Amino acid sequence: MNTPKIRVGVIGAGFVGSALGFSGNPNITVAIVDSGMDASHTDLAGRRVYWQDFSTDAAPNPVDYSQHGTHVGAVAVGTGAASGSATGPLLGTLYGSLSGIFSNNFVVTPMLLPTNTINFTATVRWNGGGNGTLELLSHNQGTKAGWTVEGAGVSGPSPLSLNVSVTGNPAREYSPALVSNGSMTDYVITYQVPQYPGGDNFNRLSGVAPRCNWAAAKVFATNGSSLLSWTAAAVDDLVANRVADNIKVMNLSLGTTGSPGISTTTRQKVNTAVNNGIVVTVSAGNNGLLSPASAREISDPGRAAMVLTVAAANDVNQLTDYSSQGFGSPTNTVGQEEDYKPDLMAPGGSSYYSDILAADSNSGDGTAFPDQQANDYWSIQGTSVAAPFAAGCAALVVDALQQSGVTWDFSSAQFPLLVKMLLCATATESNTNRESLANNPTLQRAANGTNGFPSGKDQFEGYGMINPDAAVEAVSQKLVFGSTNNFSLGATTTDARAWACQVSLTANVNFSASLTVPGTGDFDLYLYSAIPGLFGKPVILAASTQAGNGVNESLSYQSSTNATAYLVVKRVSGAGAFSLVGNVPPQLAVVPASYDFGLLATGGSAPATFVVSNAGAGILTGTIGLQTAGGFSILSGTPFSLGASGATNVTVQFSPQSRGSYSNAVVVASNGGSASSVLTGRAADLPMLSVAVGQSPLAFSFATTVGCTYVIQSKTQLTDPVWQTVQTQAGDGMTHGFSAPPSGAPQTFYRVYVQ
Ligand SMILES: [Ca+2]
Ligand SMILES: [Ca+2]
Ligand SMILES: [Ca+2]
Ligand SMILES: [Ca+2]
Repeated sequence: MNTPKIRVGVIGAGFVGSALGFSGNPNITVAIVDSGMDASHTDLAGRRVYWQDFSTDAAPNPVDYSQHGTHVGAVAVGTGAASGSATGPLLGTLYGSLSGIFSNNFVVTPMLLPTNTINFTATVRWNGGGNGTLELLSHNQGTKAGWTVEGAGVSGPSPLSLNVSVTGNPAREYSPALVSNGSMTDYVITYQVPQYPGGDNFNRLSGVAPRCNWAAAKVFATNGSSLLSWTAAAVDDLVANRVADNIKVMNLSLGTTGSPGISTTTRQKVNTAVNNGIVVTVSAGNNGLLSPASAREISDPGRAAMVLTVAAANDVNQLTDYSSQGFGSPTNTVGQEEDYKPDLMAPGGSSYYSDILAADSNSGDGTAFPDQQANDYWSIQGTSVAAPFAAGCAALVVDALQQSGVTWDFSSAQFPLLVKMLLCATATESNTNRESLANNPTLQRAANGTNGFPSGKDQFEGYGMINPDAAVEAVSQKLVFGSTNNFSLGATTTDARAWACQVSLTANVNFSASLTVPGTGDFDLYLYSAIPGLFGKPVILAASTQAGNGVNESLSYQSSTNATAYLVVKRVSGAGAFSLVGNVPPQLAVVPASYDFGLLATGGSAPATFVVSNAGAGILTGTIGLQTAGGFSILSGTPFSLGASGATNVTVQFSPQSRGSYSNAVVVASNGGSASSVLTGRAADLPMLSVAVGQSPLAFSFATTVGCTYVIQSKTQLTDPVWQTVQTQAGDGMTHGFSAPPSGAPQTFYRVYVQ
């Protein structure tokens, strides 16, 4: 498929610092629950790890007669090797049925042609007999009608071959078409486009994650029939084999019939798959504006809360007219939970623009014809194409997570919901009319959606257009505080629409970010939690979403814990280069918050150490002083200048010159805030004993200081380590006397101890 932004932006070597880029990994298997898969196509060969046919066909080896599953699988993981990377031939097949199509009508599959002059060649075969006409048609983009013939068609019985000289107009779409004679049934057209452009060193028709392996579970019989029980059994078996086969992503481009089609069993199966560590992508369905209003709701399993439900966008990132829509009041029955849908949109092809080219199954061209042209391509449209595009994107995010050190967990939903959240958080609202100009997706930015939808999500486009490059950036690119990030977002189909990085938040430290928006664009700024909300919902921690070109955005946030967050710049409209600076401002921290020096002798001194540190980034500068004069002094540490996480010791000295209780504070003033730590201490005069000599019994006196306690102690042997307390005296500033009674011992020793 033609995915320029994916190829150039995500897969490219050097993208967000990865030497190999992000193109999937053989330790990631993408499972395709569909009509089967052709393991022989060059784009898919050699990477199959699982095959099981759950239909009544019970095919022992990989086959795909309807070609649907092969196309779906190739969108997710096809290499495009059959088409190569250089400018050269593009070989394609279109097939279908004209049963019931009136005479002179036709079916088209729009595509772009090279802008140089080429000879377009095609051959058609059909059943049903009669003469037919094969033509190359073209019309203007943005409309479904107005098809005109390029050059001349050819007429006659089957088979017919056409050779038309044509110069591609980039504003027009082209399609070979067989004009019905009223009796034709199955037909197949093979075509050859010389000089189909390449040249960027990536395979022209690469899928999204071509280094992944694949698993195929066939749940459609070759006759087209399918039972829900086959799908249920397939999902169960893929879950059972997830560890052995590394199944980390599963795609279901299918839906239950009905308006809407409800199958709580299928819904529970896919929810369970997510709970077992598998990212599940599901097509939203093709019952949009082409269906009656009562029949447009998304069916199961696309209603399942845990899965990523994918709507379809056209070449210019508008929501297609055919994409089904969401519903209010989702069920919360345990195990069968629904959610607000769809989740986002991805390229699905369109009749207004181009269909999507991907591998054509070599098993046949439908059941009516053997495969006419081996290892070529088929183009179709539908949410069936959009879902595997998202599956491939999910595989890239899994790849990025694993490259960042994640070990996959097959026993919980933690990583599938993280991948889903990252894809939704980095999606961008289309902010444009639907291709049919009706039922527009609405622009909510950070505001809540209608009908209970969460912030930024609506029932038509979900969170908007998928941006796998930004989702990968969110995992692999870490914000450096204080450095400027420059990047361009734009309006063309291949421009980046979002930019993201990871931010490490420190507990209780303020984080701020400022976005300089170009005068030619309206961009917004979001900070998302790395912890997904219910069912993988993105949780906005802070956002700045002002309207208008050149209106700068800024946000700040303080987390109560050390945490990871994702900073995302989203284009709303316009184009241009932004610059983004994220900062943790310098932030003062001082410990301890208080210090008690205890009791000192008057005239003595004692030091204490405080630690002043910068808990933020940038340069923290400041000075340290005392709240009041007297008793204390700052010996070192002021002034200070500290880088991110820097710290310095501050020595404070207590040196009382007179007896009494002291109270003060170390006061720190800085560009990252101020702080003070309380200082306390007491000072006492050393007890001055006055001994009365010549009297019996011994009498002595001592001066006291208010706030101190004086303990008179004695012992009879100097070698005795223990003093016995005889009496205590509270200090009151007065002199107190003591008379020692006769001890009866040879001698008694006394001391006065101060507390
Ligand atoms: Ca085929
Ligand atoms: Ca073919
Ligand atoms: Ca919207
Ligand atoms: Ca803005």
